[in-house]
Amino acid sequence: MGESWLARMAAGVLVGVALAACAVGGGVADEVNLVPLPSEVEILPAGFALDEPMVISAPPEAAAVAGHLVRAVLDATGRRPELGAAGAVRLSLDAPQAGAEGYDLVVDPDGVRLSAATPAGLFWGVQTLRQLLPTGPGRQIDGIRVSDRPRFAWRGAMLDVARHFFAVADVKRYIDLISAYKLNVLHLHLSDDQGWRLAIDGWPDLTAVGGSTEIGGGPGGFYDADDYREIVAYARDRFVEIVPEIDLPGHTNAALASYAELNCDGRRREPYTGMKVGFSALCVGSPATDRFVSDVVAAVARLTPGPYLHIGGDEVQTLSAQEYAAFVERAQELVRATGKRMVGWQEIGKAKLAADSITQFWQTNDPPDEVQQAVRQGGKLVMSPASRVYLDMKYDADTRIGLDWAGFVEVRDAYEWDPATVVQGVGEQDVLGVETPLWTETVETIADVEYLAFPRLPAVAEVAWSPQRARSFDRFAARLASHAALWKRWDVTYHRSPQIPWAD
Ligand code: TNX
Repeated sequence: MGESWLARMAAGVLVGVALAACAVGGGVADEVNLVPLPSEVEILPAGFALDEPMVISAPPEAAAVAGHLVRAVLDATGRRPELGAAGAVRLSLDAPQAGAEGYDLVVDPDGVRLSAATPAGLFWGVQTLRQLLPTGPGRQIDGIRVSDRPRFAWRGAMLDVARHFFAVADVKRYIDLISAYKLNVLHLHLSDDQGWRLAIDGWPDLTAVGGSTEIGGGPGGFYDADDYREIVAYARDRFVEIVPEIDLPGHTNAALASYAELNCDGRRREPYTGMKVGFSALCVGSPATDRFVSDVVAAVARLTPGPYLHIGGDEVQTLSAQEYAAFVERAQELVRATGKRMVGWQEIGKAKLAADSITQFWQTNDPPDEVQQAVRQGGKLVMSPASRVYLDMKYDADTRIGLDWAGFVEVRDAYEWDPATVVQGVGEQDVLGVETPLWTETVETIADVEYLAFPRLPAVAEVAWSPQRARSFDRFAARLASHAALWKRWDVTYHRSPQIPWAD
């Protein structure tokens, strides 16, 4: 900041810097209603007037990001900006100090300068700008300087498309909403007892039979390879990585109902449309199961450009400890053979893990032994503590949909925790990130998804992005209140939590 910092101090217009101010309670960042809270914010004395048609300049590598900004400005102001050289709004890739996903932003009377080291950083900066844009024509973007870097590399949401199926358009809508809050991972739970949702070459009945059911008896559905590629491409255009999960060896009734040979007794199971968990498992160790798992892992890896493949591994109640561990170790070998990193729910900590395998903490009712075991083996964690971030938990006793086995989860619960202190023996260096899962036993429509995700998903996004020492629930709640106007514009269904001081 150097000279300009001193100059502004002298002029008496420096209002503060978020981190410094927040550390003593209340800060400048809270006067602008940004969520997630940036790492540094300074209010500048004058903003950028939107009285002339806006011209946006961007290097060719950032043309797609500039396109997102064009749509955002049109959506907010009703006026479509132009792309051109030497615009007042300039995107540039000349800020190596911003790292893989950070950005620096200045808005002043000269215009808007957004710089980053990567297109991803620019995209997250565009999400910040969206929250700063005035609504309606003839207004200004207030003066501001933001310097922002994420705390965690994995900032995820999970959508269970197995218990109830969600169409490609619904998944795209969710990608829009999560990326607006700077989440960069969408984990898709693609198979479970009640449905198999991804076509696998050579195994047509997985979708023809296993894809035709869902909880409550609805028609189910599945993604063919083109549908899945469309989702992946849409996500990548928003710097969101799709992490596909095929849940193995339990949660497999849909597969067991599709192929007799996957059952130890050689008999197909009946399709299942109820809500119980833990009753199903592949016939582990058999040649047919090994061929099945090899084919599935290879097919999913071929369709997925990202580095991760999630093999589930949760809640297997019908196998011995040895059978379970041997299965996970074999699955890990198959995943690694495709060049991907294996991800699994915390139970995989009981198996012998490669150091680059990733373990997802979820069970807050049990002692976290498995998670600690995974860390002792050198692995990194994704933190999804159910009592904090399970979006399928009810907000309170009156919530129309949702479950409550991990307790009620209000917005404050989702916000007020530190991923680096939630499990004994697990520190910041062991944590790759945070993910907020949405299981869909009771969730049938995208409006249901939105109702459970808003406003808790923005709370988790701030846990994942913002510096821990700058976070306070009361100030978050005050900032978040104004987002109801954005959600109204985007037609987002949300819960009017009594913990947020909504403006109207
Ligand atoms: C536990 S979390 C499960 C899911 C359920 C969820 C409901 C996890 C790895 N397994 O199968 O859908 O609870 O909240």
